[in-house]
Amino acid sequence: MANEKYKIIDGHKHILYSDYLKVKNIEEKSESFFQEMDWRRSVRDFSDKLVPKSVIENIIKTASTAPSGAHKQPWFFCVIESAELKSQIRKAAEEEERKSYEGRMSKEWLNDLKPLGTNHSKPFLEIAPYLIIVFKKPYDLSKEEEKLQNYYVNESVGIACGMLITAIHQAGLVTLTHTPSPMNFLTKLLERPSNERAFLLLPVGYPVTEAYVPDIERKNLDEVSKFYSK
Ligand code: IYR
Repeated sequence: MANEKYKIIDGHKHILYSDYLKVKNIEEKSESFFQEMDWRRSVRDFSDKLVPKSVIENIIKTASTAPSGAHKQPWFFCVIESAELKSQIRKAAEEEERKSYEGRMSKEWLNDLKPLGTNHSKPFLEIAPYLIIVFKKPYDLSKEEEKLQNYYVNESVGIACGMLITAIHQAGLVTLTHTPSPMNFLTKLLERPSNERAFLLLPVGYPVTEAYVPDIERKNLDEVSKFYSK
């Protein structure tokens, strides 16, 4: 730390932060970051090309910098490399997905998904070199198995997932957000403790050489925002 100045506020140490915030060229930086993120796409066709483990570790460390209710960091990331586990996950996920596509999802929903070309088949669950399964923790467990409250868990874990996806893209890799529903089978397969609930499954890797994605457009700024300036 360049500057070790700190203050005690209400008995708790606060460190000087403003020195970190001297970013110049904020217009160019924000524009170029937008351009970088604007070509992010969810990709379903994965290559089995290996990705260094350190990249996955950095991506998870980035996600874990997310803000969270009372800084409880109520998330846990399971990284699946094992071919055996990946195939068990694929089998269980496809069973649930088949039931969803063949009955649980409404006609309107199926219709809305048509442009994306999704169906119950999820080969990426076996092909991608890594699956990251994000768990949320509605509460933590102390050593004595007491429940310790967490706060704004969905918001916190949702933000961490957004940062995870951003980090994956920034590293030159691709992902998609897969939500096999229900997801309880993951708790059992991965032998997770009773205070964890599966939240999101993300395959991570390189796309195949000729990857195609749906030709969709994003809403423009006016459609997603309103500035109240007066
Ligand atoms: N969970 C299913 C269905 C699905 C739902 C939505 I909303 C999508 O944007 C995409 C897929 C699946 O993963 O196929």
